[in-house]
Amino acid sequence: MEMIKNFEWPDDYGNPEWFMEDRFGLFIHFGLFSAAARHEWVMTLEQIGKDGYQKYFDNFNPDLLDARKWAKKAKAAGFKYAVLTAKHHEGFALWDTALSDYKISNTAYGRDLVKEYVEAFRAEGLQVGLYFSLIDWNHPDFLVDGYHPERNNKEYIENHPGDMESYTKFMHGQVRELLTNYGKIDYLWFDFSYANRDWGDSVGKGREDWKSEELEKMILSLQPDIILNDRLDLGRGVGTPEQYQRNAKMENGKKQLVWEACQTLNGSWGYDRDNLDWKTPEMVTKLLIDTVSKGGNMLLNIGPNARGEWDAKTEEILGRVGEWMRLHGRAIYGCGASEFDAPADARFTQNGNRLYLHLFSWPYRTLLIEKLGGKVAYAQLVNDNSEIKYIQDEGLSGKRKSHKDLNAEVTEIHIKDKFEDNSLLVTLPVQRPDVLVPVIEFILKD
Ligand code: JFZ
Repeated sequence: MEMIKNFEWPDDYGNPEWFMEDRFGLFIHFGLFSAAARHEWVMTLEQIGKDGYQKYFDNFNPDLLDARKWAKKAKAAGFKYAVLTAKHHEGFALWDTALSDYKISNTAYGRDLVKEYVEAFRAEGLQVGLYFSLIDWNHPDFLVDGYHPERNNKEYIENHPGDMESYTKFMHGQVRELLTNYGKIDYLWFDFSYANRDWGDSVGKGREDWKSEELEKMILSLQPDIILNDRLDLGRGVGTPEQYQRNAKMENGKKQLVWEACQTLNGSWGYDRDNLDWKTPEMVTKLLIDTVSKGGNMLLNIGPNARGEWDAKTEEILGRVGEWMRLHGRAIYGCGASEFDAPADARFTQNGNRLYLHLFSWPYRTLLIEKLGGKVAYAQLVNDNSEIKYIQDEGLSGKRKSHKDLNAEVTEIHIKDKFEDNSLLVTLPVQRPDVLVPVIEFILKD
């Protein structure tokens, strides 16, 4: 476990230990945009503005939403934590905020979803996170910039010169509510800073606008263990690369970095009815493995529909990934990057003396792994704990009984000239196990 604790994180800045263990989180984007059903940025993409957007508030009625069902399904799919959009850029609060009328308790739903979510996910043993948008396109004091839905509306801009002092006070107040009224919150996920954007007639916003330092102090005084992501523009917190995969282990010197790949199922975060760009269950599983092999977490997003249900495609993908996780969880949870380099088309994850080889394509019968020779005490497939034979410098593992081991021996003789002393030659069955990604577990010698 020493490997896991060895990560780079400031002192007195919450406790990310659970985060480094859990590795697999569920992101939930839900809001009025779920009713528009064409991306969570619809308000600004189509420059709809506050008045035009009102119909989504008036008709909002997620009548089938049951937070306990969400939590049970999340657990079954193998997620260990979740992050719900308490408020997205549109400014609509999913909790009963005292600071605004623009909230879910004022819609047909009539209840406090954040409360229901926190209780339900906690009851299933998951860590609980909240996403909070620093941007608020509904608030009259929020200074219009190049991302704002009213950016081309002269009249709106004239009547709303912006008062970021007042907006920021409101925004800090909402964060205070979330960290005061719902018990322990494990993770607060801010979104986002864009101080370096310049549209000519407006500029982006960052730590000065949000009063990030002050906000951070307040948060840590309310919830000392909470962890924050890196979008407050303060240069600290959980790294959150979005919709792309890092191409190297995120190691800073010898220590692991604390980071999380945020991925969608179809390219949109909010429910996007007509979008067919779904990743396959295999792709999603490989994204998770690839991330953990680089020492990161994966925060995988779903966008429930406007009745509060998960669509069939989401259920299908998470069902398949969940089945893989049921069998292969030990190759993900508590694991991080390995000191060894994986062979082609494969990834290593490691947890102490357990080294996991995730095979992205199934090799024919043999696999040569450098630098592992002499280090392995036992090897097995994870999906069924069936023994896998190998050859290292001391010869073939186990007794040579079957004709299949004879194959390995012949192979050893054939490749002898290429067989480095410190390599491990693994003998695989010809039949690929029928799982999304087969994994071999090597138990290393002490
Ligand atoms: C943000 C949100 O805008 C988006 O809707 C979603 O919630 C996602 C998880 O986070 O996406 C971003 C954030 C920052 C940039 C672009 C998209 N950026 O800095 O260019």
